[in-house]
Amino acid sequence: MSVTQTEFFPALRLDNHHIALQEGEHTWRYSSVHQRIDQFASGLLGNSKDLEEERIAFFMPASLDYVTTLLGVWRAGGIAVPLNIAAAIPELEHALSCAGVTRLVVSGDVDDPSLVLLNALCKSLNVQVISVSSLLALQILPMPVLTPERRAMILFTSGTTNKPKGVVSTHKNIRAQITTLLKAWEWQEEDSIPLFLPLHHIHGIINVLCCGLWMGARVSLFAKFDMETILEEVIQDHYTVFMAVPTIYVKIIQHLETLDADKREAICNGFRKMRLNISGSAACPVKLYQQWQQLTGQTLLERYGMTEIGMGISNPYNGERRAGAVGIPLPGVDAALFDDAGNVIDAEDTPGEIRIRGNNVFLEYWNNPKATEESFKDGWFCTGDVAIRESGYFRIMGRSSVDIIKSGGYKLSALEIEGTLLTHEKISECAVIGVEDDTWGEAVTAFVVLKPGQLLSYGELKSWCESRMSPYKIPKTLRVMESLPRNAMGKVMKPELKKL
Ligand code: MCA
Ligand code: AMP
Repeated sequence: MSVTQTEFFPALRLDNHHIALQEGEHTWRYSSVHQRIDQFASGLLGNSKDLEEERIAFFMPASLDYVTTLLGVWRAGGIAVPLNIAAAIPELEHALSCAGVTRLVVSGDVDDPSLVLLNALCKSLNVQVISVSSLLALQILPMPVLTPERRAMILFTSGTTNKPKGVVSTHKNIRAQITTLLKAWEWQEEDSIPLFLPLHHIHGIINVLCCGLWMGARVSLFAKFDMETILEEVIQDHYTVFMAVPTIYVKIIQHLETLDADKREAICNGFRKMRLNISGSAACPVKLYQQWQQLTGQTLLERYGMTEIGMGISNPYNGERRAGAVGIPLPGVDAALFDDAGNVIDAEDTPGEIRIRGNNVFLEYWNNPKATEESFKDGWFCTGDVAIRESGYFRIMGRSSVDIIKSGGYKLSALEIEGTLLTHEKISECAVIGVEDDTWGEAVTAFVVLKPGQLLSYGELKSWCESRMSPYKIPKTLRVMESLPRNAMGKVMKPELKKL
């Protein structure tokens, strides 16, 4: 079986005049988006018949250009590498060199002053920087026919190692990740959804953008989470579906508290009329679920996913959406709990590691066979998340590693942040942990031991971090210590730090 153009994003056709994308005042129909994607793919192909898994990175916010690039790279047989537009230069360097990127696509002018550092980096790595508009060919070429096993996308995810790993998904994986959600959440062509999540992660790319476009629905694009504009559109009944991380629901509730009663009611009413509100990427506290229900009448549908698997487990669209639980395996996904000895746990209320099987599960970590091998056991992908099953529903209990932090939906590696902090000239030792936080879920907290005679303020550390890591990784709190608590093996005892 091979992926032909009609099976892949079936709504993208010249005869489909339904609105696909909205960006501010502008709207684009499926027919014209389809045409633009083919023009762009033809420009990328140039004289070749197939990009043969060339890694093409792109650095741009949610926009028509983003959609053109992602789908154009796929059409032409390349591997899409969407970059984090908030990333610092060292992080971009890691992504570009790890994935062996050869071309980087930007929206607008390649000589834009905001791209000076990125251009210099690409020059040093021999990566060609090109704009979307320069690739829109006049003549559309025949597109390659792709087998489902072909690699399609590399997304970077933090693990317990120092540097993020490149998660490779194939066309088969992406199709499975999309189609299971279309079915489970009853996507409809009449749906309309705002997209304000970052577009270098599954949540924004697959759950919102790709599901919406595959179904033929309308996706409204925002370069960032522009709460006031989005809420105005909620009041005007623009949307039928809303998907966000718990932090966004917290921020909306905090904002509602600052408004007068009429305005608050108008917004809550807008949410009440939608057919579905979903929360995921991090645990949705029961208190948040209840508050949202009281305010909007919406019962949040919580689901569980991971970059390596797309979505795995979800509360049902029809049926009980249980607070604090993530539900049951999605159609086509096998999910089971395993004990430390590697046996499946059938009993209820017994904690075990979630392991996942199915066409949704990624192929490999790019160029890292060791990490790939270590993450699979007997064909199951080991998530590192611990859960129990209660009356059939999975409830996440936490993670097996203290070195993974979830802040505002982003998965962060404590070791990666520590690795950067240790390059500060005043820091001799450090440990990073996530501390429970009402807004962020977990807030990054750094404990440091300074070199003799040194002083370090939080403000000084924060501005030092700004050019070295994405803003959301920067510690929210700094604690200067005489020494770090260590066990007999010399390892820092992070649970002791959490108690502080
Ligand atoms: C922003 N800030 C943060 C975060 N985001 N700090 C900690 N954690 C964060 N996540 C900081 C900024 O550095 C800045 O700090 C201040 O907050 C305001 O920044 P701003 O950009 O204005 O904030 P915002 O627009 O309100 O952003 C919050 C956000 C954003 C919208 C919740 O973090 C976000 O889009 N999160 C979603 C991430 C996501 O899509 N994850 C899915 C991963 P200062 O003021 O000090 O400068 S995929 C996944 O997890 C799996 C597959 C799954 O299951 O979905
Ligand atoms: P990422 O690596 O960014 O794809 O993040 C995936 C991780 O997010 C999972 O391994 C979980 O730890 C966490 N996660 C996603 N959804 C949920 C949820 N509904 N409840 C708790 N944790 C979640």
